[in-house]
Amino acid sequence: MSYDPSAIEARWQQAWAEADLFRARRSEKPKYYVLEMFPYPSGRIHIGHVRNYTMGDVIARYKASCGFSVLHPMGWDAFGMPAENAAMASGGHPKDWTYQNIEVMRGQMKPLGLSIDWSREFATCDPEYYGQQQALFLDMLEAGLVYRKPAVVNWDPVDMTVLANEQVIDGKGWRSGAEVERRELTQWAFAISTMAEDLLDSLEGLKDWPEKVRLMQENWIGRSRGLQMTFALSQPVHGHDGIEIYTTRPDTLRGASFIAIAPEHPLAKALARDDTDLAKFAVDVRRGGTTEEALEKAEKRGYDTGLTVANPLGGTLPVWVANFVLMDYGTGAIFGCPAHDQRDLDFARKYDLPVVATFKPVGAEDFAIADEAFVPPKTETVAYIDSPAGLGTATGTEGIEATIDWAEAQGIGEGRVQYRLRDWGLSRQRYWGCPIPVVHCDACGVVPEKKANLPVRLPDDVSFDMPGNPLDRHPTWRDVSCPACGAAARRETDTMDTFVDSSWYFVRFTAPDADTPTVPEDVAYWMNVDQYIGGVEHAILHLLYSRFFARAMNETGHLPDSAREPFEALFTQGMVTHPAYVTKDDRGRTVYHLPEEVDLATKTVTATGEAIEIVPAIKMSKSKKNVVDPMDIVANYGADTARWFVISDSPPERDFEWTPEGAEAVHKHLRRVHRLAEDIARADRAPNAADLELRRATARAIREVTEGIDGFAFNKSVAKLYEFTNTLNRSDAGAGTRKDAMRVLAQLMAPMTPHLAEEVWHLLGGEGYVMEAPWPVADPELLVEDSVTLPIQVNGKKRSEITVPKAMDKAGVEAAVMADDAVQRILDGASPKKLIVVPGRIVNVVV
Ligand code: ANZ
Ligand code: ZN
Repeated sequence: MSYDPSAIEARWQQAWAEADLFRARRSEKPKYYVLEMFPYPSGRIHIGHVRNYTMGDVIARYKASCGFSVLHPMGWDAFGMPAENAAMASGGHPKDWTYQNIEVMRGQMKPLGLSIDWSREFATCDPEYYGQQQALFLDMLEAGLVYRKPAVVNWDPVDMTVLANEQVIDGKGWRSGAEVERRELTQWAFAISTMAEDLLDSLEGLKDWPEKVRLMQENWIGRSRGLQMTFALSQPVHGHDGIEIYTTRPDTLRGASFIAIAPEHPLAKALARDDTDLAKFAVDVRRGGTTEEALEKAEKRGYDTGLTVANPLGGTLPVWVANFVLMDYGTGAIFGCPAHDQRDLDFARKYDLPVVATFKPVGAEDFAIADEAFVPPKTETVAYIDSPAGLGTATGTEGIEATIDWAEAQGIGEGRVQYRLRDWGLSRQRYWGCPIPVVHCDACGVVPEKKANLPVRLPDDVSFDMPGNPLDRHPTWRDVSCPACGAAARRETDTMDTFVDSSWYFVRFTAPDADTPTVPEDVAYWMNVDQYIGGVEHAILHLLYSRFFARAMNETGHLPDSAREPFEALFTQGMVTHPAYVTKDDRGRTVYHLPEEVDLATKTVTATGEAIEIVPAIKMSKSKKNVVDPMDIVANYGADTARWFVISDSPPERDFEWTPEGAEAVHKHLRRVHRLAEDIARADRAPNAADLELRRATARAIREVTEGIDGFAFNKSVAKLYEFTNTLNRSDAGAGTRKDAMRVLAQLMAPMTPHLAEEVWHLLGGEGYVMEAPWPVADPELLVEDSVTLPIQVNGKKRSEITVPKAMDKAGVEAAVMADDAVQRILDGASPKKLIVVPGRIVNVVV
């Protein structure tokens, strides 16, 4: 019978499902939890998903064979704006859109034969899930880990919603394109910054995380040491005696030429009450969003308050309100040193403020600042000028530390550690998210919903015909009675940022149906995630928020101490890429063509004959029309081909280029394996001299394929499997040995191509399912090399090498050396003066 993947795959998938093979069970066995970042139900699965889930599946199946009780679950990151946008565009409902997409994508995923425990599947928009999330929220509220605060937020005036910093692109809303404004709203926030130190320090223990991800987290948390000091106001105003600033470059104090405070600073607000120009300025600078990038790019603008402060080094400094000072970083106030900070310099040039250098390059003669601030790295050695702390030549770091010591001794300031990480604002003025389970009561204020009333469900009857939050305009949903006093009250209409949903789903998989967020026995057994796999685009926020949540769940009694760091090992896989096919239209604009529209032989568009330009492989995206639908490959070649191909050609961490020829070649190979198995199943050759060599080759294959899987080098495992298949194909060994080798080949292939492997396993009389059979172990004796390679030196220079049996005697080796081509050429008929064999090491020929 020829290889018929569709029949084979359907048959085994059904058998596995009936045997309930992938159900994760607590048992006496050690456990292994492998997880791929769960998908957003956007509509269809793409090839990147296939690569991601195949990698996880290789690990899951391998670990199961190694005797672990494996947890390999799947779910859906189902809340979020796209569902609402789709509803707005089509008039449908976000819920229908989402669940329909989940149906479709589950239907596409199942034929891939992933060893997933589908009984644990959930979507984050299931009330059973988000109800438990609300319970967690209430516990965190009680523990002070989530709170309400006035926050300056990015406000999209068209979509009428708060945007996360990441949703602001060049100062504009990512969807609406409208210029973003800064607004002050009362928002819910998670107190992640209180854990900054722990989140930073613990990174070091994450040995099995990519170095680059740890570094990205480190930079995001952004620890810095600096000086906090108060400049006394020359005259107290509105109850303020001074302005407290924070600086990471106290060594530039002598160059301070102004004080700048944020427009939202309490002093600025107090002044604005009697100063309409200042009030107008504050409104004006709200445009453009709160991202660092936006602030960096925005023109520096200031308003001179007319106030002054005393400079501890003598004289006074003017106090300005400036658009580039943020209220929620440091103290919301700075001293500006134009000589050593570009923003301050731009500001000083614009408003004609002094520029005074406090240090210069070592050896510089007439040093002056023009339009570029002198900002050497802190590690660089510079020459300080008239330093109050008595500094001469020193590095910035030394200068900073010495100035902090000096300031503390003078009593004018204090050293302080500061983190860039800000609290995580989670309020979203959106419908399709987890409702925040609190009630606003005129008498009692903000009152937590009773746990017995959870989940606070989203209402189904909402309309999307107007911008803004449908929950706000629902006729009745907001009306509730106060859980504390029973009076008429209003529900909170903000929903949670969807990052909340993905911050603990991996915990919920351990007990997805429980009526508490977690179950102690289940988290004790299954946590932590032993191997997490996903895209590097989640290196910062998702992982940081998840690490925070694990700590918060620990502190509220939902996770043990050992799960505060929930991901033991992290792997970030590369992208799937594909060439793009490009022509230009008559206005010179780029036009992309689908692969099926072009003829690669002639490099033309098939329909029009236009010449195409082939852009080398880039990330697949709809707009570039270079997306390959994985379901086409599954339909044409079967899932095993798709699975094998996506992990075969490049190391998993690298990008992988999809080519049609590659898929075809994989398919041919799998067909060859199938045919080989059928031949071997029928063979009856007697044991013979070739048996030992095949047994050795089998042992080597076991060792190398296993090493490849253990080391996340699946491409190496695949390469070895190709080689071993060829060896087995050519081997004249007896039928018994070949059958043994073929069974091992099936086992070694099973993590990658489970259906074909299962078929072969049974064809050769394997018992049970291949995943249940213990992973093969290489017989160490067969791994001992019995031959040795000796370099041949001629007059001290290496000219050649020979491989001889280890046991060969000196005379035998000498004869082999004399027969070597290179040696014969050099000797050219003469005999060597000397021939020295160092057994097992080297051969020296002297001529
Ligand atoms: C004086 C100074 C002189 C500064 C100089 C820099 C260079 P990092 O290191 O990233 O933490 N800063 C402090 N609070 C701020 C706020 N709320 N909004 C805008 N800027 C603020 O950044 C700390 C530096 O950023 C501080 O050091 C302060 O400017 C500014 F040559 O103080 B510096
Ligand atoms: Zn009340």
